[in-house]
Amino acid sequence: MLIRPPNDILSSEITPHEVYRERRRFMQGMGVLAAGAALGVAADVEAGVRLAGVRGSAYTLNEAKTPYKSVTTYNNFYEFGTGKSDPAENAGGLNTRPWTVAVEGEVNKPGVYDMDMLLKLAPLEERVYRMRCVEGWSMVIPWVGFPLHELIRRANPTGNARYVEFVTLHDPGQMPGQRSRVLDWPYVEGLRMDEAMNPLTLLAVGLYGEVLPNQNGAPIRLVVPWKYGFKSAKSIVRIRFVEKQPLTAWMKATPSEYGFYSNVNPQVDHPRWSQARERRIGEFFKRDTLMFNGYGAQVAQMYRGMDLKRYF
Ligand SMILES: Nc1nc2c(c(=O)[nH]1)N[C@H]1C(S)=C(S)[C@@H](COP(=O)(O)O)O[C@H]1N2
Ligand SMILES: [Mo]
Repeated sequence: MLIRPPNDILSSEITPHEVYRERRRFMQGMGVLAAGAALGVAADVEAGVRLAGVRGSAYTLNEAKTPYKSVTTYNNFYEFGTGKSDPAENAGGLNTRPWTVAVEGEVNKPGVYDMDMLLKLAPLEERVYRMRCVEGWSMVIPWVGFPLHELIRRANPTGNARYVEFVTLHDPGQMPGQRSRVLDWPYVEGLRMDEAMNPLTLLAVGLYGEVLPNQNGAPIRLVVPWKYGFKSAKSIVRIRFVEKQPLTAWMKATPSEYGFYSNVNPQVDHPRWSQARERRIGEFFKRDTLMFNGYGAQVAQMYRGMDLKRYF
């Protein structure tokens, strides 16, 4: 991780952009989109719209970022189909406004936050994170978001809060993948309280400096870079503080293959394949997978004394 001064040029600003996005930006500059807003079209919520006031952060990598095109067309989002291109093809119609996130359970200050509140909850930062899917591929993505601990602090958990459960949208009308039973919907994930509080854990609302495309989990998704990608739940509607370890969608589906922790660990293989190496999207040769996806210095102490083969 390289440290750089805040308010430096965002990495997303030095990346070549595609025609559509350039045109959008041009229209934004011309005030065309603002005119749309006056007509009741929410101009500030669509993928491709630049997020205002995003700060640089100390979380950068000197690894090549995965191109925007790959980040937004090679996805897992089973609510929109199980194929990698399904989310980009089918998620366009997901209505991300109005959108609320209920914060509830073992907290002194439960509440319902709408997106305007969430976007103003804490300064938005760009954080370039390595992401590793359990299937064996990885990407480097410049997320935009704020640390989950900012929201947790406001919710003020009670002494009984030991885990956090994340529930994502259940709406088969908008999410065609939910009409098939690949998973027991809604998609549920969970973190232990200390994992949720870890400074690395992000609530993301954008990538490459822009509003999150629907296929990447709009309008708000979790990003937990030291864990396999499936822990990073997309399109969250409920954040629940609980005493008992949540039963996640993947544990429910295949408990022998997916445990609660799901820390990236090249020494613990998936029952059906090795986790020792990975293919970085866009590269030809595989590379070694790093313990905790390379974030050991920030997270290893949370698991000290735990048998990571047992708590996989
Ligand atoms: N709601 C929901 N969240 C989800 C998934 C999903 O199917 N549904 N897939 C997960 C998996 S397996 C991965 S690898 C990441 C992929 O995120 P990305 O498409 O933004 O790279 O999202 C995770 N979050
Ligand atoms: Mo994944």
